[in-house]
Amino acid sequence: MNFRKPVVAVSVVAALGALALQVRAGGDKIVFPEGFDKGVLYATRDRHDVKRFHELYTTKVVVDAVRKGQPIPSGTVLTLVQYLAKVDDKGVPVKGPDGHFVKGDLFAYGVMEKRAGWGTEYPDDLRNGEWEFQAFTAEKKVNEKANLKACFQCHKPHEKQDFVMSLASLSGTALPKSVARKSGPDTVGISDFLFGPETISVQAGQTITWINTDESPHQVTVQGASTLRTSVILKGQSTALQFNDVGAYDYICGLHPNMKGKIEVTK
Ligand code: HEC
Ligand SMILES: [Cu+2]
Repeated sequence: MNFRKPVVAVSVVAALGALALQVRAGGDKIVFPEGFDKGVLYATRDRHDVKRFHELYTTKVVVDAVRKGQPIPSGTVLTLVQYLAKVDDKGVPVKGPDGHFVKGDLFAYGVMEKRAGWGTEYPDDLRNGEWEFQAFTAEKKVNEKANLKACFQCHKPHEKQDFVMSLASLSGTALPKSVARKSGPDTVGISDFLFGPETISVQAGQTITWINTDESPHQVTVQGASTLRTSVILKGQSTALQFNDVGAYDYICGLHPNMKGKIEVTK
C-alpha cells in the first residue's frame, strides 16, 4: 500500500492549488451584464488623460435607492463602457456639438458587482467591501489578461464612498455648471485632467490650494516616504495642503495616475 502515498500527496497539493486559484479569480462570479444599456446611463466621462470616452450604467433600482440616501444595494451591477475618443489628425480628441468627446471604437468593459457576503476571502488591505471586479473585452468575453488586483488597489482608497468613484454622479449630487479656471502663486487649477501650473513653487510653511474645474473628480496624491492623499474633490471644490519641509515633491491624481505635478518647497 505504501506506493500509493505519493499519489495521495499529489492530489492534496492539486486541491490546494485549485483553492488558491478560486480565491484569486473572484471575478469569475461576475457574468457579462447583458442588457446593461436598458438601464440608466448615469454619467459619461471625457477621459482627457487616456483619450477615451466612458459611459457609466446601472439599473433604475440602484439609482433610486442611492438618491433616497440608502446604501448601494446587494445585487448592484455597475458597468463602465470604454470607447476610444475620436481624434483629429494631430491625435487630439475632437468634441461634438455637446462639447464632449465623440465616441470612437468600443474598447472594453469594466464591471463591478456587489452582493451580500462577497469579498470575505480578500485580505483587509485589498478587500473592497462586498464588491467584485471583472474586465470584459469589446466582444463581451472575460479579458483573461486583465489584472484584477489593480482594480481593487485603485478603488480601495475610496472606501468612504463604498469604493464607487462616480458616487456623486450616481447620487445626483448637483455640480456647479461652470467654474472659473483659476491659478495663482499658491493655487493650482485642475482642468482637462491637467494640473496647471504643472510645477508650483512655494516657501516652507505655505499652503497650496487645488481647485477642480472638471466634471470628473480628482484627488491630489503626494508620493513620498508615506503617501499623502487629499479627499476626492468634485467639480467646483478645492483642497489644500501645507508644506513645512523644504524639498521637491512629485504628485499624481489618485484616480488618474497619469496626471502628474510637482511641488517645490523652498526656504
Ligand atoms: C488607476 C485607477 C483605476 C483602476 C486600476 C481601475 N479603475 Fe475603475 N474607475 C476608475 C475611475 C477614475 C473611475 C471613474 C469613472 C471614469 O473616470 O471613467 C472608475 C470607475 C469604474 C466603474 C464605474 C463605477 C465607479 O466606481 O465609478 C467600474 C465598473 C470600474 N471602474 C471597474 C473597474 C475594473 C473592472 C477595473 C479592473 C479591471 C478597474 N475599474 C480598475 C479608476 C480605476
Ligand atoms: Cu484625476
